[in-house]
Amino acid sequence: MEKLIITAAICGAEVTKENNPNIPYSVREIGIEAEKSFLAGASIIHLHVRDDDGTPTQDLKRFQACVDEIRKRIPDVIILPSTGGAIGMSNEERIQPIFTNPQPEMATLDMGTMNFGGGDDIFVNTENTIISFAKEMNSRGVKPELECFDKGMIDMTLRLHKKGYIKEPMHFNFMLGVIGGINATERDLRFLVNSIPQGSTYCVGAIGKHEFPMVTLSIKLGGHARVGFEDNLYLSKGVLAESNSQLVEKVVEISMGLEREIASSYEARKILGLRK
Ligand code: KMH
Ligand code: ZN
Repeated sequence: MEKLIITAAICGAEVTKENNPNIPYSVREIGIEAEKSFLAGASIIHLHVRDDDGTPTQDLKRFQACVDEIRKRIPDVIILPSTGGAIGMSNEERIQPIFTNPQPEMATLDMGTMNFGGGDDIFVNTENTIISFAKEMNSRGVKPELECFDKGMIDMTLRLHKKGYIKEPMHFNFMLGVIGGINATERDLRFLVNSIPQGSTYCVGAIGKHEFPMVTLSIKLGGHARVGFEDNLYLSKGVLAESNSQLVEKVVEISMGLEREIASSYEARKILGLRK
């Protein structure tokens, strides 16, 4: 099996310091969390950013400041910015992080519209939005991480692949357990894994208590792993994680127990076919 690529989703757009005081908001806090996660074994940082008061933003200047801070601390890490942003943001806001300097090697590409987290929230990704984001990424050589919160989003990916908008080799991120998306069960994860083309790579993340069981299954199946405050705030039942790095350390321990080694960022680039 390939070595395990660990992605640390250190910040997200929905969770706040009221949920866990260790969620990073400031540029410095984001830099520290990225560095600690990298040193613990993450090769990819999935990046959302905030204003100092915690408001999620896709502002290019704020992203640039965070990218500079992360690069200063850990030049080798792969930075994977979000183009999903937060619920309700316009497409123009959302796409900004692919314009940082240096340009990111990867960025998220969300593959469909869904109810998101209950209540009235809808995460809107029309086919035209997906195509226009894919075109922007393709023209710059930014590899999309294909965010699939449900099986239909894989089907949309394959449809847009046939039309030439999504190139091979494809890299998926399966997010399980979001209200409005697919459940976080073994049956459902196996269904997703069995639905992607051979030669694709995939990463698995899941919400809350489902994070570690789903990530463990992914490690066993040959997939990769995503953990972090964006998805889960707890190290174990009732114990808030003090840093994203504790969540990364826990995956490393699980993976070593399953005799699967951890990929460096250099090795992750080779596995994912990145240019650098
Ligand atoms: N914050 C969610 C609405 C992504 O990063 O592309 C979208 C999200 C996915 O987090
Ligand atoms: Zn995200």
